Amino acid sequence: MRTDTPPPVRLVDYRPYPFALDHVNLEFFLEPSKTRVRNKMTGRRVFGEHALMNLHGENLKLISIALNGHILPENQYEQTDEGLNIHMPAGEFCLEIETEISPEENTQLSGLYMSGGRFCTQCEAEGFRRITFYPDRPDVLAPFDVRMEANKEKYPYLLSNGNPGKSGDIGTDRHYAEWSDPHPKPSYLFALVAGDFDVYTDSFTTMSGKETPLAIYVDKGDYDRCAYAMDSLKRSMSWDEDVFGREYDLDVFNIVAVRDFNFGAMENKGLNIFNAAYVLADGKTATDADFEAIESIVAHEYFHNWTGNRITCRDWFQLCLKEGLTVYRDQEFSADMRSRAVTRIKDVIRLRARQFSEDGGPLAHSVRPDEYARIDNLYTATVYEKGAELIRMLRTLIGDTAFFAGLNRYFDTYDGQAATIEDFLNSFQLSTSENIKEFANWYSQSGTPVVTASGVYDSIARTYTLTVGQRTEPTPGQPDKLALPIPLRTALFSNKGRRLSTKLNGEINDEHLVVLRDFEQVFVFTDVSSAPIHSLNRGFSAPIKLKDGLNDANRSTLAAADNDPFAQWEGLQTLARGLLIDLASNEDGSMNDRIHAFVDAIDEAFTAAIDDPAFASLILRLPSVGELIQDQNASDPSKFHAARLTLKRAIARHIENSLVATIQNQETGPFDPSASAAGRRALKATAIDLLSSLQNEHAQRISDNFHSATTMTEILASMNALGNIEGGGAEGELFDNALTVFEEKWKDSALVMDKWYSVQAMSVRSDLRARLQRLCARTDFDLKNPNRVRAVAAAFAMNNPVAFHAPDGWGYEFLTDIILKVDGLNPALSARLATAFENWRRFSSDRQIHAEKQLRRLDDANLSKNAQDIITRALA
Ligand code: 0A1
Ligand code: ZN
Repeated sequence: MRTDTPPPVRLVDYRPYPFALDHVNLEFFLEPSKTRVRNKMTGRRVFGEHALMNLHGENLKLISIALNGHILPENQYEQTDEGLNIHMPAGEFCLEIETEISPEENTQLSGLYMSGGRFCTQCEAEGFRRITFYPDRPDVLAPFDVRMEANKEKYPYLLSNGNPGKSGDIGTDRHYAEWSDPHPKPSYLFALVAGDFDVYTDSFTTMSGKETPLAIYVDKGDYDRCAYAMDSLKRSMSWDEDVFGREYDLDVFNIVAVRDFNFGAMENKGLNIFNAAYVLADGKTATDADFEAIESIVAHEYFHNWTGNRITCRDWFQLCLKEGLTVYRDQEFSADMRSRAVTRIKDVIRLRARQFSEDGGPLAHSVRPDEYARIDNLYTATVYEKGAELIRMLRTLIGDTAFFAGLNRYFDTYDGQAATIEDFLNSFQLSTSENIKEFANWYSQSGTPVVTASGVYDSIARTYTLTVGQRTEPTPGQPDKLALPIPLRTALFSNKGRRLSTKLNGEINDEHLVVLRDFEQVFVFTDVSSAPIHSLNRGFSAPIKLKDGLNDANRSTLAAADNDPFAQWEGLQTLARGLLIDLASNEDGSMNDRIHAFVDAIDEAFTAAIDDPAFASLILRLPSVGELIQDQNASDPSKFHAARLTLKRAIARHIENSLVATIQNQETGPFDPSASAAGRRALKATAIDLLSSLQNEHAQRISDNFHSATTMTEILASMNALGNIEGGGAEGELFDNALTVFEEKWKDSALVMDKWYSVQAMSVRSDLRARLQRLCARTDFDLKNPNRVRAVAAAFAMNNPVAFHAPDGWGYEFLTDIILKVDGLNPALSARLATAFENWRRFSSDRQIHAEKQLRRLDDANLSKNAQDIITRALA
C-alpha cells in the first residue's frame, strides 16, 4: 500500500493569487519531439507582503527566465517538483520563460500532445502546466496572444483561441499564424491545434447581426461526416440566444475532432476540441445514440462559452458552477430539439445508473466537495448530472420568472470573472422572495435522499393527509445528514384513474408542488372527492429515491391513467423494479400472477403509446441489472439477469406478433436522423432485444435483420441480440458470422470498429473471457487510444455486470490487467476504469473476496496518483 499519500486540497485553504496578469503572449515552435514555448507574462503584484510568485510546471525543461528584460540569476528562483517559485519585485513585471516539451512522448493526453500526426492540447483541469510555467489555476484570468510556427506541409492549419491575426510563410518550408483572444481567460481554456485537416465550413448570423464563420476540422476523408455536428452547432447558437439571451462573442468559432482524447470534448474559448466520436456521423456509420450524443455534446461545449468561459470557476471546488449549469442547459436544449418526455426519461435513466450508484458507494462526494485528492477524479456524474438536477430543482422552487431574473443577474454581475456557488445562489436569492438558504445544503451534502410517503383519506372531511419523510444514509466523511428542501410535484388520482382537482395551501389545482423541508412533514389536501392514489415526484422533480407506499394495483392504475408520460413510465419502472427484485430471489414460479399482471400493464401502455415509438420503446425497457443491484447487499448480478430474462420472455411472448411486425417494418428513402425516425428505430431495436430473449426461436430472423439492415442502429441492435443468444451451435455461429461480415466492412474505420469491440465486450455468453483475450491481443487494440480501451474495458466493466462480476473473479482480474497496462501511459484513463470497482462491497462474499484481491493488487502496484486515489477510496 502507498504510504506517501499527499494531503488533500481543501476548499477552506483557498487563497486569492497575489499577482494579476494583464497579458500573456505565447510563442510556439512546434516539433513533435522538441517544441519550444516562449511565454511572456506581464502583470503586477496585487497584494501580499511575500514577493514569491508560484508558477505551476510539470514535465518541463526550463531553458531560460528573464524578469523585466534581464536574465534571472539562479538565486532569484527555485525549481521544485511542482513548478517554479520566483522572487518578484513589487509593482509591475514582465516575466519571460522559455521551456521545451516533447508532445510525441505525451501519452497522458494532457497538455500538448500528438494525435494522428497533429498537435493538439487538453488543458482542463491542470494540463497547461505541462506546456509552460504558469499560475495554472482558474482564478487567474488574462487575455492571450498566441503565435505558432511549424512546418507548412505537415501542419498547414495553425489554430488557437480567439480571433485570427497575421499569418505567413517563413523561408521555404515553415509558416506561422497568430491568434488573439480578447476575453480574459484562465489557462485551462487555452488550446492549440496544428495539422492537416478536411475543413467543413458554414456560418451563423448572431442576434445582433454579426456573421460568424464556423468551421469543423476533421481527419482527411471525414468531410462527409460533419454535417450533423455543424447543424447541431448552429441550432445551439440560435437556441442560446432564444432561451437564455446569450450571443456568441468572437469573430470565428472552430471545432477540431481528434482521435485520441480522454473525455467527450473540451470547451476551449473559440476552439472546442472534440473526441472524434462526438463529431463524426453519417447515416451509415453512426447510431441514433451517436447522433443524439453529438447534438448534446456540441451544444454542451458551445453553451460553456457563457457558463464556464465568460464566467468561470474561482477554484475547482466550484466545478459544478459551470458543469451542472451547462449540463442543465444541454438537457433543456435536447428536450426542445426532441421529445421533452423522452429526453427526461433518458436523463433519469442515466442519473440512476451513474450518479445514484456513485452516491451510494465509497466514491460518494457532494456536488461541491470540501476536499479532493486529484482534481481529474472530480469530473463525476455527481458534479455533472446531480449538479444539473440542482439547477432544475432551483427553477422548480423559485419559478421561471425568478429563475431567469437570477440567471441574468448572475451573467451581468460576474461576466469576465471567476465565481463561486455562493455568488451564483446569491444572484437567485436577490431575485426571489423564496428563502433559498437551505437549498445550498444540496451542494454540500452527498448521498441520495430516500423519501417515504403515506396517506390517509378522511371521506367525511374530504381531506387527504399525506405524510412525507426524508432520510439520507451516511456517506464517506458525512455521518450525519441534514434535511434538504425537496420539491415534489404531486398529483392525486381517484382509484378509477381520474386526476383529482384538490386544494393545498389555499390553491386549487390538479398538480401541486409539495416542498418537503423537514425530516418529516404532513401535507393536508382538502376538497378531495374520493379516496386518492398519490403520484409523487412527477417529472422526477427531485433526485431522490422514492418509497411511495403504493401497491402494485395502485401503480397499474396510475400507469394506465396518467397523462404525464414521464409519470406513466416511472410508474411502470417502479412496478418492474419491485417485481424483478422479488423474482431474483424466487425461482419457484410463485410469481406468475404478478408477472401476468405486469405484462398486461405493459401491453396496455405500449398499445396506447404506439404512435410515439420513442416513448413506446422506453415503456418496454426494464430497469438494468446495474440499477437493480444498487440497493441490494450481497447481490448476485446473474440472478437479476435471469429475472430480467424471465420478464423479457413474458413480455416478448405476450406481444410477439407485434414485435415481429415491428422488425419487419422496413424504412425506405434516405437516412433521416430526426428524433421521430430515431424513435422508430429505437422501437425496432427494442423489439429485436425482446425477441432475442426467446433465444433461438428468433435467432435466424434477427440474423436476417442484421444482414438486411441499412442503419447502424439496427445493425448494432441485431449484433447485440445475437451476442446474447447463448448456446454454441447455430446461434453462436450467427453471432460470429455477423462479426466477421461487420469487421470486413468496417475494419478501416476506427470509430465503427469501436462498436464491434463493445458489442462483444457487452455480450453475456460463456466464451466471453477467451473472446476478450483475443480482442486485447489484436494489433488494432491500441492501449494509447482511449476510445479503443474504453470500447473493451469500460463496455465490459460498466455495461456487462453479469460477466464483470463473474463469481470466480475473472472479470475483476481482466479489468485489473488492463488498468495496470494503461496506467503508465494514461492515468486519467486508468483512474476512470478503476471506478468500475466502486461498489464492490455490495456483492456476494465470494465476489467481494475476488474484488478485494484485485484492488489490493492495484494498491500494491505503485500506480499513478489518479488511479491510487480511486483505489484508496474504494478500499477505505
Ligand atoms: N470540461 C469538459 C470536459 C472535461 C472533462 C474532464 C476533464 O478533466 C479531468 C477536463 C475536461 C466538458 O465538460 O465538456
Ligand atoms: Zn462541461
